[in-house]
Amino acid sequence: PSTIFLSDYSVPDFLIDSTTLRFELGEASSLVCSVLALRRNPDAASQDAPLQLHGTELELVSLSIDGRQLDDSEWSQSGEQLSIANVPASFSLCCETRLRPQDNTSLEGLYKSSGMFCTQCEAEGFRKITYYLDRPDVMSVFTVEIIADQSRYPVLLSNGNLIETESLADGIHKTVWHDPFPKPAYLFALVAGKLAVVEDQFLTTSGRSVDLKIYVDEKDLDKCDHAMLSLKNAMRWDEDVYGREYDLDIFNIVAVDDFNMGAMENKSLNIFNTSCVLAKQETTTDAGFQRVEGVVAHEYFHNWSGNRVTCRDWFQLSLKEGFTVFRDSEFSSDMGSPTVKRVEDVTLLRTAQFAEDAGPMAHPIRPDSFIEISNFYTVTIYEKGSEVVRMIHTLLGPELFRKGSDLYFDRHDGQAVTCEDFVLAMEDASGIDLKQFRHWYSQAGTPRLHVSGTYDEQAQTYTLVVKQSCPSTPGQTEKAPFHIPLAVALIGEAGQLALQLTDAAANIESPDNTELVLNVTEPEQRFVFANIKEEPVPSLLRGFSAPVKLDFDYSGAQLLRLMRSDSDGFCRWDASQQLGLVEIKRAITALAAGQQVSPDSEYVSACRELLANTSLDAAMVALMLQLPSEAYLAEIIHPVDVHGIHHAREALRKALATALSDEFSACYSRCESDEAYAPDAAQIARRSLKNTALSYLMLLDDAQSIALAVRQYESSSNMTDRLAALTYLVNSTAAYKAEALLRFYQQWQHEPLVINQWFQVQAMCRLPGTLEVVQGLMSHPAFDIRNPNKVRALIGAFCGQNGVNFHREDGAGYRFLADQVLLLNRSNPQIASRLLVPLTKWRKYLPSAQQLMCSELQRVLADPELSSDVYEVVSKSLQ
Ligand code: B3K
Ligand code: ZN
Repeated sequence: PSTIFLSDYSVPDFLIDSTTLRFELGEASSLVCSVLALRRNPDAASQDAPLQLHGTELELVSLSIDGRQLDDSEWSQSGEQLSIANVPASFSLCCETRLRPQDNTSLEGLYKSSGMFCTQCEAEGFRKITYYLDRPDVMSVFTVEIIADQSRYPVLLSNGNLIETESLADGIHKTVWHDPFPKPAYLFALVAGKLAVVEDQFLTTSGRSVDLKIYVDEKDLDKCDHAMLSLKNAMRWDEDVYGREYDLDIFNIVAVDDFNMGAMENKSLNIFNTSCVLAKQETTTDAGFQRVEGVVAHEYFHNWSGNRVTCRDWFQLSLKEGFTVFRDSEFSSDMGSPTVKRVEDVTLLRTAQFAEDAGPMAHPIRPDSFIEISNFYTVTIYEKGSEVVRMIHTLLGPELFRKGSDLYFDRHDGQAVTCEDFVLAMEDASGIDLKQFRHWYSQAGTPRLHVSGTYDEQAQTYTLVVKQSCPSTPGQTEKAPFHIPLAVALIGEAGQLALQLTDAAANIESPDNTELVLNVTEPEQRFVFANIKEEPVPSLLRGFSAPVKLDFDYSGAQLLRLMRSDSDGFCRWDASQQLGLVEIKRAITALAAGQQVSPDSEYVSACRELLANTSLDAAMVALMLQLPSEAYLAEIIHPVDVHGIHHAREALRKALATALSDEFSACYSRCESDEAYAPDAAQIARRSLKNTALSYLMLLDDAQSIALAVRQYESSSNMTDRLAALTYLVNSTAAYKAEALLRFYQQWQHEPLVINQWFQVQAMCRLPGTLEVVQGLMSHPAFDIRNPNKVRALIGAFCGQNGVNFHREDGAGYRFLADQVLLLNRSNPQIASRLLVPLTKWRKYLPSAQQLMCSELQRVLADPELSSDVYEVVSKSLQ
C-alpha cells in the first residue's frame, strides 16, 4: 500500500458535466451502465494527459467513446486505474460493469442488507460501482435509472427528484431520478427494497413545502417519530441559526441494518444505520434517543456544510466534519441541557481524542498524508475539528461568526474547497487575524497549558502566568505556539470578581466583565488583573474553551469552592473530577500498601451536599457524582496499570456507597416517578441521577439493593431504566442475573437493536470470566460477524470498554482481538481496522502488557493479505 500526500494535490485533468447511470438489479448479479459527459479541465497542467479513471474489483463488460466500442489495445488497467490514451477534448464515455452486491461484505459500494440493495460511497466506494473520477473535486449532475423486480423491490430510490416511473414486462419496474445539484460521486446513493414509509412535511422559511420520508422495515414503523421530530427541529434550527434553507422538495431517510458507521449524508437520500434512526421508549435508552437526534441533525446539516459546499480532497475532511459536528452539538445543546452536552463532548474528547493525539496514529485535523482514507474518520477529524471551529466561534463572537459562515456559504456554494477557504472567510468577514490560529489545522498533539496564579495583596493584583507546550507526535517534533482562547473568571468569597486587565490588548471581554477570553499566543505569557481585593480562586478554561490539557496546582479547598459555586457548569463539574482524581490516586497508593481505602471527609461531605442539592440540575449532580472513568484515568496516570486503577476506583466507589448509603437511597426514591416517558432534558436528568444512585447502592451487595434493582428491572416500561438495572445485576453477585438475561433475550429476540444492547451488557461485565462469555456468545444464533452493529456490541465493547477483562494478565484478551481482526480483515477491512485500535495504544501500559500486545500486533502484521486499512493502523502502531 502506498502513501498519498496533500502536497501532491493537483486539479483533475478532466471534468464530468453529467453522469447518467442505469442499474439493472438482479439476484445473481447487477449490471451498471454509465454515460459520462467528459471534457478536459481547462485549468489542468497537461492538456494531453490520458483519461485515468478509478475502479476497484470491477468486471468490465464494455467501454465505448462517442458510440464507438473500444478494443482492448485502446485502454489499459493497473491497480485501481483504468487508462485511455488519445481521447478528444470533449466526449461521451459509456461503460458497463457487472457487480455482485450479494457478495459484497465490505459494505462499501453497492451491497445487500436484509434483502435490500443500498450503497455507501464515501469516501471511495463509488469506484466499486463503475469506473469514474472518484474524487470530491469532480462534481457532476446525476440522472439515475433503476430497474428491478417490482415485488421484491417495490421501492427504488436515488438522489434528487423522481422524474419517471414505469412498469415494464415480466414484473419489472423502473424509476428515474434526477439531482439538479452537481455533486461528487461520494454523495451518490441508491436504495432498492421492500420498505414501509413514514411521511411528514416541512414548510421552509420562504414558504416551500418539503416532503419528508423515513423508509424502514415494516415492523419498525412505530419507531420513527423521534427521528422525524428531530429532522424537523434541525431544519428549523438551521434556518434560524445559520440562515440555511433546504433546497429540494423531497428529503428521504432510509434505515439499514448493516452499515459501517452511523449514517451518510447522500444528497436528499440520507442512509442511516438503524441504530441512529429508530427509537421508542420500550427499546431505546435515553442515550439512544439523543444519538438519533444528534445524527439526524448532523446528516441534515451536511446538506450545506458538506454537500452544497464540499471538500476539495480528503485531506480537507474536517472542513465538513468538524464544522458539522460543531453545528450538531450546538443544536443538541439548544434542544436539551447545554452543560450536560458540553460535559459529554469534553469527556469524549479527553478520553478518545486525547488518546489518539498521544498515540501512533496522531494526526492534525488536516492530515498531511494517509494510506487509507477510511482510517481518518477519527475523533480528531470530527471532535477536535469541531473544537477548532468552536474556538473560531469564541474568538469572533456569535455575530461575526455568523457573518463568516454566511460569507463562506455564499462565496463557495457549488464548490469543492479547503479548510483554508473556511478560515479565510472567517477572517474576511470579521477582520480578525487567524494567522497563528491556523496551526490548529497543521499540528497534531494536545497542547498543555501550565498555569500558575499569584495574589499580591499590597498591589491588589492577581497575576496568571500561562505557559504552553505541545508534545511531539509522529513526524512532527517541533511545534509552533498555538493561538489558544483561554476563558477565565476569578471567584471570590461572594462570587465572580470584576476583571480589569492591565494590558487590555490581550483579551476579549464579556458583557458583564466577570469573564474574559485571554488570547494565549506565546510560549509564556503573563496576565495581570487589577483592583482585586481578595485572593481569588481562578476558574480556568471555562466551558472548555480550547482542546488542551490544563495544569493548575489547586488545593483541595480551592477545588471545593469551584465545585460548590462556580457559575460555569463545565468548570464546576471539572472540579468534581479533579477531586475524584485525587481520591483515586490516594486509593491506588493505599491499596498498593495493603491499606484500606478511605476517602477524604471533605470530599465525602461535598458528595453528600450534592446528593441533597435539589436546586442543581439532576443531570449535573449525576455527572459530578460519577468518578473519572477508567479511560480518562488511563490518559492521566502513566504507565497505565489497568488493574490497579480499576480496583482503586471500585474501592473508592464502594467506600462512598457505604458512607452515603442513606443519601443514595433517599436520592433514588426522590427520583422515582410514574409520569409518561419523554426523552426530554428534565426526565433524562432524573433517570440519570436515579441510576447513578442505584449503581452506588448495588456496590453494597446487600439484599435490599439487589431487590431494588430487580424491581426496577421488572417494572420499568422504558429501556433506560431496564438496561441500567440489568447492567448492575449482571455486574453483581445476584443469583437472579442469569434469569434476567434469559428473560430479556426471550422478550426482545425479534428486535436486533435490543439484542445488541444485550450483547453489550454482557461484553462489558467487569467480573472475571467475561472473555469466555463473549467467546460463547459469538456462536449464539443472534450473533452475526457480518453485521457491524453486532461486532461493535460484542467484540468492540469488550476490547474497547472493558479494560480489566481485555487486559487480562495472560494476554487472552489481546489474542482474541487479533484473531477477530484477522478474520474481519478479509470480509470488512474498515471494521477490522477500527476494532484494532485498543491494541495500538500498547506503549502506555505496563511493560508486561506492552510485550503481549506487541506480539499480537506483530502477528497481525505478518498476515500476507492485509487490507490497506489494517496495514496502515498496525504498521504505524509498531513504528
Ligand atoms: N460522512 C459520513 C461518514 C462516511 C464514512 C466513510 N468511511 C457520515 C458523517 O460524518 O456524517
Ligand atoms: Zn459528518
